[in-house]
Amino acid sequence: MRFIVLAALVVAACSSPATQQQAAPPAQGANLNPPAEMSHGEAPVGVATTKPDRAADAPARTKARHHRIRMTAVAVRHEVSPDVWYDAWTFDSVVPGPVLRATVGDTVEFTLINGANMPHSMDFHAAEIAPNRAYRNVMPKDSVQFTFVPRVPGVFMYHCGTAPVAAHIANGMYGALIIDPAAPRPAAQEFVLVQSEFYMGAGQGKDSLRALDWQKLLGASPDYVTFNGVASRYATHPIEVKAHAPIRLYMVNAGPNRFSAFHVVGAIFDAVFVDAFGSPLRGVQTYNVPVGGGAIFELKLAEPGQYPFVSHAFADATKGAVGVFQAVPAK
Ligand SMILES: [Cu+2]
Repeated sequence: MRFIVLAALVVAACSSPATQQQAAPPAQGANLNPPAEMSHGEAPVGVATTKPDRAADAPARTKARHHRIRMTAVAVRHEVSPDVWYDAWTFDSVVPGPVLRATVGDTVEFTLINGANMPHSMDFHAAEIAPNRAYRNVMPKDSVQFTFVPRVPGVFMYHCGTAPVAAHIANGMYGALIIDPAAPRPAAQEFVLVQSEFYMGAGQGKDSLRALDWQKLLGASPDYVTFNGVASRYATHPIEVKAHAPIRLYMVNAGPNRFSAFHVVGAIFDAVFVDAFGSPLRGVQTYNVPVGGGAIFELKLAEPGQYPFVSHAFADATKGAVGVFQAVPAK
């Protein structure tokens, strides 16, 4: 009897007007899903059993001292996120363009062929050269050739420099060039990450193809922020690494607008090399890679597990600047 009275009091309390007010439904648009188990910009995190369609692996250092590099500027449809297609302008049909690698003192002989229907050009941040000679506009079906000898080690952006530069970069014309020091760095698991943004208008025609929204670009308000051209690519397909073993990340921020507050969740960078600075920064949690800049990060992961890497500017991580390292036991 006593139990029944108590239960009746509880029911009465739960249905009182005050309690009903507290239990009012949350504001429209509130996220009712339980939070993710770890901070990673809310991207779906997959397992490392399926490889990404574009590996982040750095190309191997070669002993060649003369590099003949030829690229073609061409427009392609680029899938920024599943079923989100963008009318991209590219070097060699990929966004970002191919990763290049040379050593200080090498000769880089470069040719750009314009296979597109508008002028394009090439600007290597690793080169010291007169831009009006080397970085000039190339008309459709024409080409330009120039040679340079990189003097400064680091990881450098390259990009189309044709006006309006913001549009040519936002549309996909950028990439990374690694310049090794003369004495090779110690062996490590090496990866290249190029951060960049996409600003999209409404979809048109086949595949609901998107093109650049100039006002969004001027407002620095991208729809997607990506590593290696695809939103959350390495979150849905994590990059497998060995725990406890050295990792080296060559990171370029192509922008065109957003800084990258680069951070690996669960790790502290042992060293951050900024271009040819004589001494690296040691023991760094987050490092800001400027637009048009690069940095080399060295770290080890302390135990097997999943370690998200993000731009810690979390609006950008939520828009796709996120990936995951899947650390497995070293054999
Ligand atoms: Cu261009």
